[in-house]
Amino acid sequence: MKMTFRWYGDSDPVALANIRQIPNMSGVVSSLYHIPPGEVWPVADIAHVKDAANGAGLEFEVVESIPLHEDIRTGSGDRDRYIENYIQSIRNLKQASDVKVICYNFMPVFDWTRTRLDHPLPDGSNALVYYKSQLEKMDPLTGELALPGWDAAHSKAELTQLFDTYKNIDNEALWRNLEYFLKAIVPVAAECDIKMAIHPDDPPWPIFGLPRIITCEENLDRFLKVVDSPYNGLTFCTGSLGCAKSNDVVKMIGKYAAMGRVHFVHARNVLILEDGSFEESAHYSKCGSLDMVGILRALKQNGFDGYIRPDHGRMIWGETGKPGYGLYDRALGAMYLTGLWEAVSKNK
Ligand SMILES: [Mn+2]
Repeated sequence: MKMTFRWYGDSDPVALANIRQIPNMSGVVSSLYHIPPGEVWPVADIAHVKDAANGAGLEFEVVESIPLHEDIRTGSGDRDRYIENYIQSIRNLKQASDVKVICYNFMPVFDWTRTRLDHPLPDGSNALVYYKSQLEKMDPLTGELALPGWDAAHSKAELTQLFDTYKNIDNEALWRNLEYFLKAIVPVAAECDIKMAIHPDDPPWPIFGLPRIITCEENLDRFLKVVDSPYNGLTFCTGSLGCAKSNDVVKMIGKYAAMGRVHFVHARNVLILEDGSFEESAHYSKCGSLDMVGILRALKQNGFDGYIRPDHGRMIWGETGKPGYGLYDRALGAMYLTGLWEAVSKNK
């Protein structure tokens, strides 16, 4: 297992030097945030991230993410050109870096969804939350109550057009578009020895009437069969899958690790509320609804040897910055996970 930490590049207020001081930290997970979805990642820009990480004594072996152009998900417009560009980005990563895993997702229009990014918790920290009552009042098309984190991602005109396109795309159509993408991409990934690792939908249920398919065990089983190759694998995000009570994340993560299909783990905890809403909690099991010991033990017992990172943290100790991605609480999370891993790795 390799412990990693997400880093948002040169503009991230969290310094590489500080990340390196977290015990057991092997590398950063990063992306080219200035390249728009669909465009080719330039070799020189990839090399820049590698050099920055390596210069600070850290590896750069996981990309999160190469975002997909929406035409790939909708199966329309310039899909083939954007897939060609994606393939070129994989080849450029092979040429210019040590990257071994690429995380991506297949969530229409919006990536993760929360209703507040700075909800105050009783201990004085802030966290990202998803309250069903708040979501019901939101309408991304009128923008009267904007979706936090997504204000600038699409103009209202673009959103209206996208929602119109998705009116004709049900879950089965989305599966077909995902299959088309995988059948083009996975052979290239195999050739480059870079593993593709899809991130589950967050949360794992439909939002604003948009289809969502990477949500549960049945669908993950189906996904892995679409292209039955180790290069078609998972980013197992415990918090995303775990906020649906119907997902038994300990069982699922063990099963997929045993199949050799878990390449990257986002390990975080969520507190599920009575009505199915949830709050992102500290990583410690007792702070939320997930059994973090069970998750780490299932990984260990099933031979997991991929990458893991603490996922979103709360904002603590007065830190300000990118919601979910401060230094302090994620560093605590990394240490907690490292401690659990050490414990479950000891022979009795
Ligand atoms: Mn995640």
